[in-house]
Amino acid sequence: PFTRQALVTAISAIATAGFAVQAHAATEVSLGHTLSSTSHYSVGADAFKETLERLSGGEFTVTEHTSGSLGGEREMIEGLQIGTVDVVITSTGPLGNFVPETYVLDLPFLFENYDQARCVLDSELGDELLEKMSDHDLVGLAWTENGFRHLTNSRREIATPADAEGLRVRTMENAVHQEAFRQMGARPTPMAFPELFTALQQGTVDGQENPITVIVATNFWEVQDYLSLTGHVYSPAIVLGSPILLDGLNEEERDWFMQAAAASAEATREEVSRLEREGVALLEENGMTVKTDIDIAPFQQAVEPAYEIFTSQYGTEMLERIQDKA
Ligand code: EAX
Repeated sequence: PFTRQALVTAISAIATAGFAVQAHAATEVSLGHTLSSTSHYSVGADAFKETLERLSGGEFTVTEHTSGSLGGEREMIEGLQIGTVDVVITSTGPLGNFVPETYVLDLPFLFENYDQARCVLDSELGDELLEKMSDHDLVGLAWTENGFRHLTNSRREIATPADAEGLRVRTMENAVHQEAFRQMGARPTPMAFPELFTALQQGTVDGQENPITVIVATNFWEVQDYLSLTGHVYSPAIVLGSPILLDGLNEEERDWFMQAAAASAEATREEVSRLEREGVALLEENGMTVKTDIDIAPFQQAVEPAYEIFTSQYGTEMLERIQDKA
């Protein structure tokens, strides 16, 4: 017979099932970056998505927003702080405006090669900088990579700082970079990345500087004839999370995000390395004139004052620690 007790049991079973379903409803994580879906950032975004969705057994699903559809890098970092985006892959370009300690990484000619840069970012110093993010309403998940930056322009072949004299060069919204280009004799124009292609096309600026990865992913050969392999600065990238999402997670869930970010960085670095091997040939095939054998000593000398200006503001401690390691 149908007892009162059976009814209570049935109701509580339904309630429990309902609760369980609710607890397991997938949380959609939005991930943004400025580059195209063929870029090294998208390779990293795919790895993030695959890893987080697998580790969480579908508790989280990741939706990628590419090509600056959520705004430029400065806007997306602001978005993390207020919770309008959950995860962002960004260069350190605008990051110093939020976390001044990271400016040290943007100094020109600080690193000589990829191994050095990766080694420093993977060290305790890199971890310390990641932790600094939480003082500024951001969560540092992992250091990833953009690459060594080179100069492109539509005017002339550039082999010396004198050749860059008066050139209107778009820089990132980064005080250290702007100063370095001023010292080089160029006219730096800070601008968000999503505006750059049109600015080059319309001649608002003559040139820009970015790694091979970005030049390839953005078809810059359509609007720039000359590439000089100046390698004037290493451009780190970072996987950042929003505290609005991440502070509400338990330890296990946060760990999935950390692991996803680590997998993202690893995949991105591999893709950067591949493009370092194959990208220049690709750019030449697409009609760019590439100056490879550049004497960087005069460029190094030209930007030396940027170091003094930097250390007078931020001290020498971090810089010395990096130089010791490098
Ligand atoms: O992070 O703004 C830039 O030039 C960056 O290198 C680009 O957005 C990729």
